[in-house]
Amino acid sequence: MSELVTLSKDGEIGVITVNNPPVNALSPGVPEGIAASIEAITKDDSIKGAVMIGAGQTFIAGADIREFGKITSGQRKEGINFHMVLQMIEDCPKPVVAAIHGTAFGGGLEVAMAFHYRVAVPAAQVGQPEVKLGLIPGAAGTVRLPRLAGVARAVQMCADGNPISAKEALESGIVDAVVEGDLLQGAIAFVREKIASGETPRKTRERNEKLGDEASNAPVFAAARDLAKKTARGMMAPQAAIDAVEAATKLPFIDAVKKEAELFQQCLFSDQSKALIHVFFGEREVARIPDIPKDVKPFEIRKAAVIGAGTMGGGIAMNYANAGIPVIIKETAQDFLDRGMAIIRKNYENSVRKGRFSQETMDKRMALITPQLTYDGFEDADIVVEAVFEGMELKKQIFGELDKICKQGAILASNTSTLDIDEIASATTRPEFVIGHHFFSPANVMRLLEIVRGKATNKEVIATSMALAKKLKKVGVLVGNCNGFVGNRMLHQYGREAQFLVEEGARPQDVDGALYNFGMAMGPLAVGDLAGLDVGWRIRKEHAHLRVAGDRYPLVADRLCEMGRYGQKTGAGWYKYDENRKTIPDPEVDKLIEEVAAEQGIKRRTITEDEIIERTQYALINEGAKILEEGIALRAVDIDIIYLNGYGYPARRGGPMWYADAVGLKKVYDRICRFHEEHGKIWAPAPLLKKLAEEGRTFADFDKQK
Ligand code: 3H9
Repeated sequence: MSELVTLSKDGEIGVITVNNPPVNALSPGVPEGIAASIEAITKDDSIKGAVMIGAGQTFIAGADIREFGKITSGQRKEGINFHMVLQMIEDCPKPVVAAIHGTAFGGGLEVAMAFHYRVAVPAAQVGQPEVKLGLIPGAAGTVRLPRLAGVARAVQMCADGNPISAKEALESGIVDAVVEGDLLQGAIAFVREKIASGETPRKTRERNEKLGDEASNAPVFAAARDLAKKTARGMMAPQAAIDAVEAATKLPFIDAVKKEAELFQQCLFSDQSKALIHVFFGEREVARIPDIPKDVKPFEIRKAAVIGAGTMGGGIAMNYANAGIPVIIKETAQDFLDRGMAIIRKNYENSVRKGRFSQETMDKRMALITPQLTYDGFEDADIVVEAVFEGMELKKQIFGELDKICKQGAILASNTSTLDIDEIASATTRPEFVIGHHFFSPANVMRLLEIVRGKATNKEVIATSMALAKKLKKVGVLVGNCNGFVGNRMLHQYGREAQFLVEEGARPQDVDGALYNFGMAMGPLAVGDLAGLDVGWRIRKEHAHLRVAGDRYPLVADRLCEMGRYGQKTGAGWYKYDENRKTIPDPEVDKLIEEVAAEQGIKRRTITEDEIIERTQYALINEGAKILEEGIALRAVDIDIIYLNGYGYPARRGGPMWYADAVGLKKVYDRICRFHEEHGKIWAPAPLLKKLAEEGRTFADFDKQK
């Protein structure tokens, strides 16, 4: 066969083993190896049936995603005809069984479905996650899956991309048996039983009984399309996946496969898929820290403490409890503590009600959280996360106290979103153990953890923080120390432009609407209302000394705060809110904006949606390029991952830096030069952007050279 696929024998049973670590992807050589094994099994009279299994942790986790970039860039020409391989398996005259552990995903499930039978261990998962890469199943997954699982289940799996458990796969007919104990032996016993029974193995492509009829299927497809429109706004792949499954119910097998191939190609060459594949590898790339080798051992975190039971502190404590780590939550007054604990309890109750986990799980998690007003127990905490409001003096006071109480080796983390970590660390005698853990609101939901490295932070503390992020089910991204770090420093420019656009003539709903249409989860002004405009106001006051006299400063948000309009929590901010928190444009705000514009001598004009996108996106990109050049972010992709996981940036655009590459750095740079002429020095182009644009290169090229 090949090194990637081997064929051995257990008595009269052939055993095909796919061995392509780490996930047995279908890289070149694997399909060829499977085909050669099936051919050998067919020809060998001493073999009566066969089993295929994956070596290591998993069955086949799908196509080799790295190959897609080679195909779309023209580096790789078509390889073996994969459909022919699947047909060879299906046509094998002897019973063949796929033995599944780990994950049978994408092309992996498609291979398994060409076998006559499938068995799986209880912990196995099967799925068609291609939509998460902006693709659809491309090896007849949309055509074979409804034949095994029925139309509703197939549509759901292909359109949302979420995996299902072995138990669910058994119930829906995707697997034929769940094997307890040794998988290979169980699968061999299964195929021997089939041989002994004399049952004629069925080809999946000939199984039509679950395909339903047009009348019963139509509402299933309509509901799936509506759902995908809401849950995957602006994404083409889920709709294409639904179209492909629908074709499978209407066309003969071979024609449905052709239709699937056509849709697959459209998705494969789309910008959306390229962006989502960038995101897939980016999420893994951010874990690599060039100056921290793999042999730097993280500390073990057995006990945590959080200071502050506000929205952030409560959410952070929940993360620890969710990961099974006992956590103390400390407040200064009983009513704050009670309020914080009540919110935690309510969040958990909501999850139980929605069926995300059981009451028992909730009780266990609640029991891991100890609310208190003192520092009792902090002395043996392995990590303390400070999550009080943004004030340098308060934070320094707390770190000074922690320095006296906490054991040597404990990590002292601050959840500051903007403040100088080194200055906070200077309040301690151990700055090497101080680090920023910047969680995003709501901290129990948002995946991003910006890990801020101070100038003294030691490598073990960084390695522990990265490992901890994974344990807390976050995407940890290491960043350098500066005002606002990566995310908020860029956001500042983005928010500034949103407000300038409003002063110059756009209405709040125009700005938010354009950015929502671009794909942002919410527009920036509506986000401000949600988060509380007073939060930014307090930070601006804290940083007032940094403001340069004569620089243009957006005034409306401060004026709204002065009027007591803090956003949703006061029923009014950039918008008015009814009792259901519905956003209502407010003529009073329009009046205020006009007054502020007049006061500053700004002549209001019509602003197009394109200008809104360019001004806000290019502000992000320009600042991102500066951050990159300063080394505050390790790579452009780190910035993308931050924006996707912390700021509601649309994954289908790949993140702001990837978006810049997609637009073309020359075009972005030229526009920024125009804005520079029109609006002054805040738009001074980043030297790195200028350089890359002039050299005809991209941020992705920049990352490759790192
Ligand atoms: C498809 O199948 C299309 C077909 O319909 C068409 C066929 C013609 N390829 O995530 P991890 C790498 S589309 C290449 O950290 P885990 C990954 O980059 C595909 N590489 O491990 C990482 O590398 P590194 C459909 C892959 O245990 C390493 O493996 N399938 C692939 O947390 C470990 O990965 C999918 O979308 C791949 N397919 O999770 C499945 N998969 O160490 C995508 C992983 O250098 N994969 N790598 O950073 C996953 O969901 C997870 O990786 C998995 C393991 C759950 C399998």
